[in-house]
Amino acid sequence: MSETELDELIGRARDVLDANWRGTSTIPSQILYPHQWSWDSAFISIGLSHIHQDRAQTELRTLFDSQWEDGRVPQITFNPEIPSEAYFPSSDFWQSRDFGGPDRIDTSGLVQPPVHARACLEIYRNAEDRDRALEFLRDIYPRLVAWHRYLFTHRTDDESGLVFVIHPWETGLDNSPLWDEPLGEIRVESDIWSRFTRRDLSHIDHRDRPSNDVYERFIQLALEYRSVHYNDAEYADMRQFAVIDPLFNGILAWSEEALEEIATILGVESSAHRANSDRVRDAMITQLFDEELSVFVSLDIVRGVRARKCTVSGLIPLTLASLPADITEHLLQKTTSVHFHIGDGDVIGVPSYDLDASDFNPRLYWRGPAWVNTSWMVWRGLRQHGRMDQAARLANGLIEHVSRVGFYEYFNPDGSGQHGSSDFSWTAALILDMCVTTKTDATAKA
Ligand code: 2M8
Repeated sequence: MSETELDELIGRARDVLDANWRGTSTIPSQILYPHQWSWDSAFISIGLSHIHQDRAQTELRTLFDSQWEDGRVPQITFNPEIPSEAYFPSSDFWQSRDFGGPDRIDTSGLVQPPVHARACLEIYRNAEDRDRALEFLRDIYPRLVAWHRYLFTHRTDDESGLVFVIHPWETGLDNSPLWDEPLGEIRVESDIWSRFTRRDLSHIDHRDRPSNDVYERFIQLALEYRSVHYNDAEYADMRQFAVIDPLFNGILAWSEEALEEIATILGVESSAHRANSDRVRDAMITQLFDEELSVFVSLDIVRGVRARKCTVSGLIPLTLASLPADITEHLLQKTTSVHFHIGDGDVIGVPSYDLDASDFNPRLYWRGPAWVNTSWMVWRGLRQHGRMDQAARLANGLIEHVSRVGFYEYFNPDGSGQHGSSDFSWTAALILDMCVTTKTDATAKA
């Protein structure tokens, strides 16, 4: 794409982010998601950092205003002005104020992948006003540390040393085939659908969203966690779902690398972050790396079973600068294999699931389509490990496709359709980041 075309797309991305801005944070989309989501805000702030430094900082400050006393950063922060019928489960469902959440803000009780420290570092690196960015880092650093401490204290499995999630919503990839077996084992109360109504299906084609069978398991798990008031120690004995996810842990290690850099910028002791990142990385390699499949897989710690499937989650550890050469080589080979075809002209973005699997579905939620956030992380991983040409082909394919069809939530990898919300915020934000990087690379080459 020419520089003028890239600038034009950056302008369109900015329009989407402006339209979804709600004064102190950005909603993921006007159709499906009318509140603030945790990892969405981190991705959104990365895009904003190129065009509105203040807004990028405010986005994350707002999110961390809803941080719980135990350190968790909630999956959803509810906007009190939005009627409760607009999204299910609403704040009435979670009752967070009664069960450990902040006093004046309604949130969900779950968490999402910890990509925030990485986003804060990006904000600093892209800042026009370094002093203000430094002040921002100084304020937010202790909160980022408290957030990770929550995960290391309340959500770490003693045996593997890795962080587990207790609900598919916590992985961000809610409907991934990785959760099929553990979800299949969940005992569900018989009256779920007489008590609750899904809202997503009034906006979006049911063929693109999780089935009712899966959704009732989501509700069941949330009800069980609520029944112990989101107290992790009390929940331990009754957990029906506890899974170690390579994406969640890969992001945590990547964010600990970012915290090491942030601590150095702030002139405070940074070695604990390096140690945390190395520890998580090493445990992932021993516990989750599947040599035969050449990707990281998930581990169900309730049943002690690994889900041996190739998904985009298994490629996310590529983001780590310190990934050993042999593991990096395995993952890089996987990216060009029949399972993913990344950067090959015929495939748009990174498919969320193995293109070669018999149950690959090009349009169904996290079971085949390409998302921009996961594609963006793999793109960063390819760049990290010197695959500049492949990374450029991946970015260009996505940029051209989005420029043609719009900022949708997800895309068929063969380019034949787009799904979910239109004008989706993280799509706009991360495409914007890819456009800026593409321009910078072109200038550096010239
Ligand atoms: C999707 O998840 C929400 C629940 O958190 C939903 O399906 O209602 C996922 O794509 C998740 O990763 C994302 O953060 C959220 C908002 O964009 O939507």
